[in-house]
Amino acid sequence: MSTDPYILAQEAAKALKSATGLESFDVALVMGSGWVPAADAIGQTLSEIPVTELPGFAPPAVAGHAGRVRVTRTEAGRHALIFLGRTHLYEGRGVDPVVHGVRTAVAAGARTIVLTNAAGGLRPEHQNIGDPVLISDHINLTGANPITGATFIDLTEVYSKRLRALVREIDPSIGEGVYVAFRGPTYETPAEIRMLRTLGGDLVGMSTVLEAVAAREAGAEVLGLSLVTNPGAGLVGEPLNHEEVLEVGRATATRMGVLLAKVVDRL
Ligand code: 8IG
Repeated sequence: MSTDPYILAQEAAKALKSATGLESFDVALVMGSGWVPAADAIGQTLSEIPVTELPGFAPPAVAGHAGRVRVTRTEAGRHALIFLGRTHLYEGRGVDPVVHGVRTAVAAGARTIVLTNAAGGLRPEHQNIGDPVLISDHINLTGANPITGATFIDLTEVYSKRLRALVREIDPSIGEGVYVAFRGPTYETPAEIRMLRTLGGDLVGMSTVLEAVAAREAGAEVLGLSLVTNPGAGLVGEPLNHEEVLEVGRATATRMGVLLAKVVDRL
């Protein structure tokens, strides 16, 4: 196994192709918390393996919770690579394992990366719990970056305008927002939430931005979708616990899965 993260991704892509018997993939989707139950609605499962069977994927942070990677065939015959779970920066393994799935997917042929997450809403006045929101842009407050060295990547349009327009054609009720990422694993203080609103954030979470940057570096087109599962700390009521996040995901699974299936078939 290589110690170079880019070569390691090529090795993982090769292993993925041989494990699945497929030579290429049309799209990859990363299913964040709340989105895993939506995966079944995207299409027919052709194969599924624990990511740890591929080079470079981190072992599970919690025993029995290894991420899995599934190959799905959509109704229109597209092949989607679906990551069920992701590695987060707060796990403390550094930035390379966080973006390894995206780099592997692009190395395996995916030209489109769909990044999903569950997020806190910073604008509860016009966001409902259980609503999907298109990520229009991000503010990276993780303190990390997946790229090292003088590689100056343009981030003017991280989240593809074309793909956002496509999603709104499918469901015009979906709004857009700026996603702010912290490293976590703590949620924010109420003062931090007020700061993020002043900074122009609409959503807050602990994922997605590093993967989006790695995908842009690799030349892929990115679609970002947040599922709002709680209002930011101090805005209204109490912050949700993780079980409530999963419950919101189960309640919205069909809507989110049908939406993703339509997106994949119209890419
Ligand atoms: I779900 O309110 C979810 N993930 N940082 N803040 C941060 N991450 C989150 C939140 C939240 N809700």
